[in-house]
Amino acid sequence: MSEPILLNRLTAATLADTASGYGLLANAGLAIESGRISWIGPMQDCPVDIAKLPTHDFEGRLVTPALIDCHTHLVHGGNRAQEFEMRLEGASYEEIARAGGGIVSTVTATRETGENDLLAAALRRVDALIAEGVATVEIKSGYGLDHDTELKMLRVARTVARSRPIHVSTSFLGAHAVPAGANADTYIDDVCIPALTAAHAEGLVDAVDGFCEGIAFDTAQIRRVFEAARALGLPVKLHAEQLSNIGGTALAAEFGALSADHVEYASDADVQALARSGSVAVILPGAFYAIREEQRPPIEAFRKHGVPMAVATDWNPGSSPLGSVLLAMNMACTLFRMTPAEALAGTTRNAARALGLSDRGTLAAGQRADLAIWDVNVPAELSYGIGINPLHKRIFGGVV
Ligand code: DI6
Ligand code: FE
Repeated sequence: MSEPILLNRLTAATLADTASGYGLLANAGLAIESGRISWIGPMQDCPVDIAKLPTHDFEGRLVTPALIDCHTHLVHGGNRAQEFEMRLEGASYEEIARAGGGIVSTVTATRETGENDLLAAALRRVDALIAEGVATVEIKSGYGLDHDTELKMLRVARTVARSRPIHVSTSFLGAHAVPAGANADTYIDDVCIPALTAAHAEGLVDAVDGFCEGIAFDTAQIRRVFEAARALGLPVKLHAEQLSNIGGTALAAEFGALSADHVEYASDADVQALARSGSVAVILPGAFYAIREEQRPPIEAFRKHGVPMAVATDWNPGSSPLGSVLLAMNMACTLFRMTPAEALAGTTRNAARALGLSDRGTLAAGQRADLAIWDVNVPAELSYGIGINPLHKRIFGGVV
């Protein structure tokens, strides 16, 4: 572990105080010891022993917690550029899925792709996120829909974490789509839940996810997956109310889910249920944009009821081929009228919460020293630019 150091002449967006936007600290210093933040504050309050540490001068740059992409499907084979063309000619996302395209076509490609090739493609995607200051990424399975391929995807996700300086949280998403020719109930009971149990036994699962939708699974089926997760002691999250309202958000809230994701069609009662369960609403503007959805998530209701909002890429080959967290933040503001402060909280503090991680996502003593240092004057610039990457330096686990 490297020696204690002090980073000085920073403007810090701490995100530490949930009430006050960015939690800005002018002329700030931040000390790192053993991979953690040991002190942060205005330089004029710097304790003498910390002021004596070897110092890096950041010349007034902005420091934020390193970004967190809390919802991705970035391990997958193939791509779906052809469906993009079909959608431009008028086919809808749901029509393509029902005609045997969509998720199940990526399933075929992912089954056919070997572990090394899947890893190589995933690393290219992860490298793009790292270049934007991301230090924690969530990666889902869900393009296997059989025992071997679901576990293969999760092993690749774990290998990503050993191959790059990044933390990976995995989600088992066996309940993503009904495999071609299968019966949904039989698939859940005979394939999905046994694969979850096996993946958990290999230490491959941090959380359990599902797709609750007319083109995927209903609440009774997802409930069985959630009960299996509960029996294994695993937290749950859910793709809920993305294309219609069929009760997924209420189910997620009932199970105390870490998050309900997409939630475009969530009702006011759904929002209140999330507020009571303390779940995060994960806002995914890339999917909204790519499938030209028109129903916006109820941002104002989330605000009013105090539901924390995260923002993520949903990086996947079908509904959201979006490889930029910064662009997701921009879209959350422009498409959904989130504020730039909400967008940044959405890729730091609230994204950490959506993954059940309490040791990151804010700048405070004791937190992991996962930092992003930016060439910007004000934090709103992070959401304002479109396809602009102002990262100066990313720090992972205190390594400068
Ligand atoms: N909702 C999504 O947006 C992704 N999965 C899901 O359940 C889409 C995945 C895909 O189209 O491949
Ligand atoms: Fe998704």
